[in-house]
Amino acid sequence: MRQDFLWGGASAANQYEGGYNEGGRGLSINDVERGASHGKPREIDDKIKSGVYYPSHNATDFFHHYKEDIKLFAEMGFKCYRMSIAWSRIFPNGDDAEPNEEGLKFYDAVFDECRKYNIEPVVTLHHFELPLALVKNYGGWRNRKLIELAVKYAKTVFTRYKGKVKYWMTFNEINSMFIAKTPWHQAGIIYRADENKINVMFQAAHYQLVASALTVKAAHEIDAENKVGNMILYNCCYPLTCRPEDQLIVHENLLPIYYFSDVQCRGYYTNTCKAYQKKMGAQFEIADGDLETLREGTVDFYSFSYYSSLVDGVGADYSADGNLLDGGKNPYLESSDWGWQIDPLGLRYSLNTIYDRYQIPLFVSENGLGALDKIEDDGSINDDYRIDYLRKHIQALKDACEIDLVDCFGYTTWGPVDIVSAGTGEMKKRYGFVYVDVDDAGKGTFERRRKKSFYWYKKVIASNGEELD
Ligand code: BGP
Repeated sequence: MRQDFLWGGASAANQYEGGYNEGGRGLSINDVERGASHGKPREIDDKIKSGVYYPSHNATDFFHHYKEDIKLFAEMGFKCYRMSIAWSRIFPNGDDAEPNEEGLKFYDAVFDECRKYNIEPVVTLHHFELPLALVKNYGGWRNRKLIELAVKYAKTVFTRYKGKVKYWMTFNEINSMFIAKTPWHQAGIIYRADENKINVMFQAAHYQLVASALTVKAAHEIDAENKVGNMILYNCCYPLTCRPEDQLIVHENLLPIYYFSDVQCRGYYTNTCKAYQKKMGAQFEIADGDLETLREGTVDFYSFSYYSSLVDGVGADYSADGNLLDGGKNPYLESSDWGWQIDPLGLRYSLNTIYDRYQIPLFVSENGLGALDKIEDDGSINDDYRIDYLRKHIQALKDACEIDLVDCFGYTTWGPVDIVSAGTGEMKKRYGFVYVDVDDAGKGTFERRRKKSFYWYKKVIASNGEELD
């Protein structure tokens, strides 16, 4: 692996930070989302109700534990830490004239803490989060006004954190707007009964793509050192058989991915994008100047999440679960406690496919195993299953870099300290190297405890990926 390879972990404010009503922060869309629900979409309330548990309110309380947590990252030897800024901490209502100084100061302190240990912050601007007021007053990303507000937010943080943050990502899993069961997480949209959902969705996607391009441009103008990436929920999908139709079905599954990454990496709606618009019968407006903006704001690197793979084809058994996606079962793979199929080779295959298509540096921004952890009588947590999962995925990443010569410069495991699940709001679905004492009802001491995988990952990083056993 390259000597400057960025090993680390990744998190999101809405699942980790907490402090939802502290430091002048406004409400975010997640603050009205109930938890925990296993297997069903989570309920969204129109306002915060008493007696209801909302996981984002405290999450796992990075807000009050950031020094302790970053110290633990440093102890593992992290080279980078991917995190997100909560937009509502900077602009509590999204359209405020001035930013919230307390919020800016909070992230100053977080970045300073990272820098103290030579940990490079990698910052996502929109991780399934926007101020709730933007949903109430503008309808979320269905409204073009969000472009201007998002760019103002981006410019504010680029200016403030110049010299402290160099790596940025625009929208987390931007394509999840198309593939998740609702576009709430990604875009703050709830469909109205009388509207054409497809048109709303494609319009919102266009607005986010324009906002993404303007954000990249602004980042480069404010600091030529800035590197900005996209973030894609990659769907590694295999044909069920060698039947040609199965191959085409798999190709179709990739369309909602290429739709976003083609624009973000190549700067225009490619034939693939246009074919997908046609297939879906989508009608939406492109304003004067938008296409030029897209050309001017292509990303510096491509980042993606990878947890599992799926299968598709004629007669597939659609009983497998996955990251916001359901899909076909693969008889050759085992599954996690949450039914996500474990496929390390799929990571190598995906890295190759993506690099072949775009030929820009890659960053694996999420990977990991959500599992039930058990505390032994002596207080230890022996998460060998997590070590096994990560070992095989890191080996696949190494093979992609060292054998296939894919240019990948970073890898961050999901939720290095346990955080709330995005999909289900559960706490018991844990990804971390560090256990946090909180349960599905938000009860616990929030005490941190190192798991066995903590010591393992530390060795992996110290050896730059050589010592995986
Ligand atoms: C991705 C998100 C994350 C994260 C992860 C794991 O979709 O970017 O926010 O949570 O998947 O999913 P879950 O939390 O549902 O296990």
